[in-house]
Amino acid sequence: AEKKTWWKEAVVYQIYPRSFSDSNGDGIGDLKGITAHLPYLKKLGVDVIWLSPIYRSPNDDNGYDISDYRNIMTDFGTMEDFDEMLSTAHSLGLRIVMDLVVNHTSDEHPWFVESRKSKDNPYRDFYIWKDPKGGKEPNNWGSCFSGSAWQFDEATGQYYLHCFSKKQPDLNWENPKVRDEVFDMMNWWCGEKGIDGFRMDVISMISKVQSFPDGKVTDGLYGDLSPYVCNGPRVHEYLKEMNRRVLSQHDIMTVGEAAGVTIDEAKKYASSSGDELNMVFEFEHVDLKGKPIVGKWSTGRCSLKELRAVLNKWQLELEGSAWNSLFWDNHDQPRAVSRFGNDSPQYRVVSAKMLATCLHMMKGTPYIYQGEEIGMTNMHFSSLKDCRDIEEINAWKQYVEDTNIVSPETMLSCFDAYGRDNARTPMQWDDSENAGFTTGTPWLAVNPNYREINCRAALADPDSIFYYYQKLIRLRHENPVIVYGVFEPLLEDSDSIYAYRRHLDGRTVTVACNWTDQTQPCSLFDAFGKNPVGAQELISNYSSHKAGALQPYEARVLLEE
Ligand code: TEU
Ligand code: CA
Repeated sequence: AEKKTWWKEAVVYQIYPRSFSDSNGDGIGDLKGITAHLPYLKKLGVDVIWLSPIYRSPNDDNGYDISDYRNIMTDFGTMEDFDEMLSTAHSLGLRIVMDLVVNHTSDEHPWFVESRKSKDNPYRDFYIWKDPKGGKEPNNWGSCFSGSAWQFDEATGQYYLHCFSKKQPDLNWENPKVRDEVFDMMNWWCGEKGIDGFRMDVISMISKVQSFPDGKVTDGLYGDLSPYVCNGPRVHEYLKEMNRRVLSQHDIMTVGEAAGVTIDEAKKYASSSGDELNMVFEFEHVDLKGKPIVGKWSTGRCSLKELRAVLNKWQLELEGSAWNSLFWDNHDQPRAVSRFGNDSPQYRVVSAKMLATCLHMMKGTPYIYQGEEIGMTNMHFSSLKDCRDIEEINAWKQYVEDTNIVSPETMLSCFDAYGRDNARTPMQWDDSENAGFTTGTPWLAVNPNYREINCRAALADPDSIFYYYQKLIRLRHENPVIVYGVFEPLLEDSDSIYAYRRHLDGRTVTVACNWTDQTQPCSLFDAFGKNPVGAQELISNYSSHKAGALQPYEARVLLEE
């Protein structure tokens, strides 16, 4: 049987602090804004809050570029604000998990400021420096945020590696001093500050293939670095060391963001032996985007069949050997209801509830991204000047301005479909100006649909998406079969219905979700209709059902014992 732990039974809520709630009118969300809304999250019923980075940062990538790991971002407040937030959370029974960004730092971090000064600086080997090759970059790798992954530095005539922006130089984990510093800092946050865990940013990228070979060119411009930086040669050795020196010393939860992770790799990262991390985020299901246009960009949608095949595979193959995390969206992904459901006025609510059901009844720890619980939607971006995300801005420069590979119209449709700013528009609290997010000018425009879609309206409507999530969370807390039950796929050939069962100790949960806007035949519940004895409907997004069919976006969950 599965070993029981609190993080397997928990539901996590992700906050993107910049866009959550602004307490002082500067247009930027902050820690006091978070503290003020903790009772809202308590009411939703989540157990854990994951905060995207709140450390000191010049904000080239909204805090994923850290210049001081032991201080708070000036825009977000002070260390006193942090202490108050954490103690308020703890007094409400909510745990706080921090983002840990240690694949790279900001170029303004003192380690890098020192490192770039001279080749014999004590911090030189904290980063990855290479000589030019034939007067050019050391290899052909492209950065995840466009352009070369190498930046030339005049002072010493060498290049440094940056898998993300040039203001995010990669740390050199081969250097034991880097590991000492990182582990010290982690112990400080867990021990002195008392946080409850880490979400580890691109932790699968900390070990690089040391021969730094050229990558395969796929976009006509740069080589793909991922085979040489994702799941690299020493990544598991480093994480085992981190586990020994830090993680095993505290009662915390850990989730690794693991770009490029396969099932076999996930079994090592998140092994139930507990010698590395508790779980990882896999990206296979969110990398399905229909027909590609260029790089990561597309305007397409995957089919239910493709999506289900991937998710079922993760459910089945990690059983008994590693723990899953469950998510539809986060701060890097489009809004779930727009991407996987139907955000038209007719179907937004019902399809958002269907998606929630489909995910929250699976095995693993579910993650809710801020605004998902009220069915926030993608934003329409009508020009580049409305966008704030460095990934979008750099992609525009590379593919539209510099090379003409993509037309401006196509690039904007790609941003509408997959741009990260979709997830980052401010949280919609109420129908007052700027959605109650700020009294000032928001750093990124509020989605104009806030007058209908907002928390105040959701809290006033007993039938809202909010209360549906509340119920899903409660069901998980009350029914061990939802946490620990073994997953059994059903109807694997269906183009329209996602169905499965969960089994534990003689109890069975049956889940069926219609992913289309048409009524679809479905006989899974027929037997219960005639003989309801011993079966109980746990939740549904429809109050009445049709025999032998699921209505548009209908979701039903039955428990038999
Ligand atoms: O994202 C890692 C990552 O792999 C991204 O390239 C992701 O695939 C992309 O944003 C999707 O378009 C993490 C953080 O979640 C992201 O916000 C940071 O920008 C990135 O690391 C660098 O720290
Ligand atoms: Ca503020």
